Amino acid sequence: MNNKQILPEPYRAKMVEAIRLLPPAQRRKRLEEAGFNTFLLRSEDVYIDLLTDSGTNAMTDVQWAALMRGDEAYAGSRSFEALEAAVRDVYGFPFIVPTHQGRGAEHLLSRSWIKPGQHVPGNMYFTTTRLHQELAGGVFDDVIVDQAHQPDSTHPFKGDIDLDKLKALVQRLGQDKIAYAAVAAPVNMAGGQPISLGNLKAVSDFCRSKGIRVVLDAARAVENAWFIREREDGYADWTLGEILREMCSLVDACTMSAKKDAYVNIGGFLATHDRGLYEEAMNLCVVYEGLHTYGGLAGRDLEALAVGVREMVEGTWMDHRISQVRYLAARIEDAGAPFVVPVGGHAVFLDARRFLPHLPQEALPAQALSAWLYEECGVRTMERGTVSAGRDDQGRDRRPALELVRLTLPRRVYTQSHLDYVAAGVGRLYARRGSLPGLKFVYEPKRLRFFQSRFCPLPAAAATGANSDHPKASAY
Ligand code: PM9
Repeated sequence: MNNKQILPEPYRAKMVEAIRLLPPAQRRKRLEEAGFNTFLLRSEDVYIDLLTDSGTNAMTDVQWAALMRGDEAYAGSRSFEALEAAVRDVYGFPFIVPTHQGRGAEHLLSRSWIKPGQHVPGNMYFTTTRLHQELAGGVFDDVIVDQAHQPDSTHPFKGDIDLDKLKALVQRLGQDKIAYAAVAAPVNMAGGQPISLGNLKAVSDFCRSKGIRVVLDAARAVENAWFIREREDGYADWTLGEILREMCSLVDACTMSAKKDAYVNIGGFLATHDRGLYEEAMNLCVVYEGLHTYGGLAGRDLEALAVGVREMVEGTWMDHRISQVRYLAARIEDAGAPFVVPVGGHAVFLDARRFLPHLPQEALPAQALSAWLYEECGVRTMERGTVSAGRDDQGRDRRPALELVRLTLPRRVYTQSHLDYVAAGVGRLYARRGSLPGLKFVYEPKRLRFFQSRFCPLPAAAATGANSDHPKASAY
């Protein structure tokens, strides 16, 4: 794949939505009103929205047409049957419980399978996933390879689990203290880094030998399958669907935020090979989500999702998506700004530590960079650093090795010229990086603080040229 050129879009536009760029003074005002938190900006005030690829995707005409087939019956909806059939065919799981989105499935799973005091080893945390584990009384343990915490490591599978760490944890605690192993594919917080099939197999073999269950976070598993096909020996001729089914055959269950891979604006599910989990999750579903044949979704949502699940492994959607992400990375590299390598499938992650080396971690460099990027060019991004990491059980700030700003590409939404505009904005900000101030909290909610915290700027840094001798990010 040529990183300097995006594959031509495998679609054409049939409907468009106007966007507008506010003048700089208004962007500054909107940023202040939003407490320097991009989650609190109004979408109307954003020019190019790279906050997330979650629920922000453009559906196909076939998905839109499917909405009209939605069966809105409270019970036994045929739209649920369409989803169930699609998940069985594409993922290979026989049992499916729909949920309103991914965290609904995480909630049902955590309540079903975690006993208070049990541990959940995983390949780096995800915000909502870890919170649901903790709310169920569990303790999350990070057993990802060390390279995942190094933004400039070019390891091809930085999402892999370090088997020695996993084995040591099981040895130390005993297998009864492990609720299950949680495997994300790919690892969002590490920069969208994939896990290899070889590693997933090794984890599955080890866990099965110990009677430990394995759960896959499948939100972007098709992206992960794409990287397996590109990088792992023996899979070049496999289809994405075949790799996905192979991944799912190695685990006991998956939680799914369908707002990502499956190209819908809302939806999720828990899917499993385990009848006991299915029955428990179905029962919890009626308490927290809705009847087990709609799970908090409208019949039309189920229909669009059923089509999305089938379409996501077809054609060249994923080739195009990843070429867009790589193109943006190449343009940002031209501007000299540092980002996580290898570039993952859903986003370019700016490395805020190297972008703003004059800011210590307490000055929240990633939060600040995300805010200043909006001010610079109206582009909305998301912090993935200290603010997202939250506090530990003693109430202390967690200090992650990675201080990142995610430029996330919604699927089938933006064009090459949008990406050129974004990279130019990053480049201008990078050119004046030495003068950018940090931020401090002025309000912090109790849970998932990144969504709702408010900040104010620290006194401006001296306008010295920042250190620019970071390694060239060319290995992607
Ligand atoms: N991910 C994202 O933007 C949206 C919420 S956090 C800003 O990346 C994984 C790997 C995710 C994810 C959501 C969820 C939760 C689980 N696993 O948002 O509840 O990336 O559908 O899914 C977001 P829901």
